Amino acid sequence: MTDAVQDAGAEGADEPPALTDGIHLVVDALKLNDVETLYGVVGIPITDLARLAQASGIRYIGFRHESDAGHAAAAAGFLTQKPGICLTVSAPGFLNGLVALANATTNCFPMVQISGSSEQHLVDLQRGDYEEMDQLAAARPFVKAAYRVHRAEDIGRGIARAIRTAVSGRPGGVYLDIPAAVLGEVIDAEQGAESLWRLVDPAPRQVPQAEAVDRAIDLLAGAERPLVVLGKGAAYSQADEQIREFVETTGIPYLPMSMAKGLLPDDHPQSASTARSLALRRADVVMLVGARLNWLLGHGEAPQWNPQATFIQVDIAATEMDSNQPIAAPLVGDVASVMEALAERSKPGRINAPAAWREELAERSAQNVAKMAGRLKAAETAQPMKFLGALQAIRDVLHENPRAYVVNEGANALDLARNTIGMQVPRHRLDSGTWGVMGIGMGYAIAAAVETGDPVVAIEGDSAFGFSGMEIEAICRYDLPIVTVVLNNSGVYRGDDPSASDDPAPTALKARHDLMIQAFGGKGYQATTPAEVATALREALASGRPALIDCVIDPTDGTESGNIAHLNPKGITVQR
Ligand code: ADP
Ligand code: TZD
Repeated sequence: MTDAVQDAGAEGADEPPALTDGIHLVVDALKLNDVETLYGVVGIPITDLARLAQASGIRYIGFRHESDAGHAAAAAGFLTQKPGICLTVSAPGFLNGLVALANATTNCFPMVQISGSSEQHLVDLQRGDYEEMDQLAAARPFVKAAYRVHRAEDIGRGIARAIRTAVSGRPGGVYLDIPAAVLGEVIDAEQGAESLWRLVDPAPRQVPQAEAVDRAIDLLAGAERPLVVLGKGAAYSQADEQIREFVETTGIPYLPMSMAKGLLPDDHPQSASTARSLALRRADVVMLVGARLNWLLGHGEAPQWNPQATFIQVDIAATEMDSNQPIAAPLVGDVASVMEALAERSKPGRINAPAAWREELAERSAQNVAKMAGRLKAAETAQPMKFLGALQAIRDVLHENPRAYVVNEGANALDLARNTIGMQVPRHRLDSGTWGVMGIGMGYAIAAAVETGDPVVAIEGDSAFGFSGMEIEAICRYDLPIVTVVLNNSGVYRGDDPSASDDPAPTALKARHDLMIQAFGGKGYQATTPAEVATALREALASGRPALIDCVIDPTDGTESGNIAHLNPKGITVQR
């Protein structure tokens, strides 16, 4: 509890009643619910809130832009299963943060954005207040839920409601609006203390029905070519042992979505990653575990998928079922409970992936790996350096540092790093996610370092990095063990686009990012060969201090839109 005691100056009373206010109540309510860190940008009306939080033992991490603070809160939510909290000022600060809150909702990460807001009686009559905006209405379409507190005595309730909504069921982003007047409202301290409470079991487990479990077991037992797809919901659920046990005892090949990499080590013999196309095209029974059949999985449609495939889906959100394909066996529950139920109710040996299917995938994997080997070998010595040259060097150094978190965004920088860099440990890869959003890089990296204390390597396209690049200053200010590696091919996708005017081409970029970090006291490296990349990364990780490696990549390396070029409109070809 904070020392919210004030002299009320009540006439005639022996002991003036102790008083508290909205700001103290917010901090007290957060502490009561074990919130350890706030990510934000200060200003009217929340500066004192940040100060008080810091003074009372909550860590406050100050950013340069609210989107970055919000992305950090979202990543903290993903990593800890507790909502990450982002603090923003009214109107523009709120809107900057809202991008991250919407992105958290899309990714099913628990997060709460608490924003100060302007005087309601002025806002609602549009009288032109300082930073005037109806924030509650603006937030609603983008979040899991949006709440506003109108009285200081409701602050505890508002925070309890925000936390439970963010973290229970399908996790997501919650907006909590606290007007400046409420933050400043003074009430009796005892009454204030009584208005706060600590949540009991904020995200209760959800156990599936026995008959739903048996239905899935029957399908898997009868499958000739079963496949498990692990998504970031599986990673979030922290059911690592149950998942590994299920996969290994049944022998079913599995495909990890990008943020599920490392749930089982990427070199696991049952990983079908290197035979992905064949696995999708041939699987006859597919069990999705915390993964949606959205665009990232081609909506489950032919020809990418076997049109006869039968789907089982494990998801905490019942409404996710049938969103793209008929789900023959819905398993609604949390991943840990569902996996436990599957293990309990299937007799040993009942589910056994046929050897012929495993061999078919293994053979294709071997062929694909052999095909790729030539490309990787050529990249080792290519000059100017290719993406794959730099990435192999990063891969080798990361292999020596399995505790390091990997953050990754860009187009080619994303696709190629995902495929080149194997993960050994669960939840150690954070990337652009469901929206394919740019700008998560520094926020996610800061959260990973702050929440875990472990080193972070952020692998960034040069365009991607620019969205949150100013947070390099925050990284240096807090002296975080983050090494940012910019794969700098001087452009969005690539750096050799001709321009149709005297201005640079729309995709062109030009920067020495290593010089940038030096302005803030961090260590900058420029690397032009894979050997230089490896030496710099090794040294930077060993130092445990902020560093940035600008990797000079061949501007002709990289394809437009990476591996999702087919999503560009196909009208009349634009001349370049
Ligand atoms: P990916 O992009 O990795 O395929 P998605 O974000 O599409 O993963 O899917 C994640 C799914 O996981 C969402 O549908 C979400 O409802 C679900 N989910 C999140 N947490 C849990 C949990 N604890 N148990 C079960 N499902 C969960
Ligand atoms: N803005 C936001 C917020 N998200 C986006 N995804 C984009 C714009 C569009 N976009 C992509 O989809 S990838 C990308 C942009 C701008 C950057 C690709 O260039 P890069 O990576 O330098 O980061 P590569 O490795 O050169 O392809």
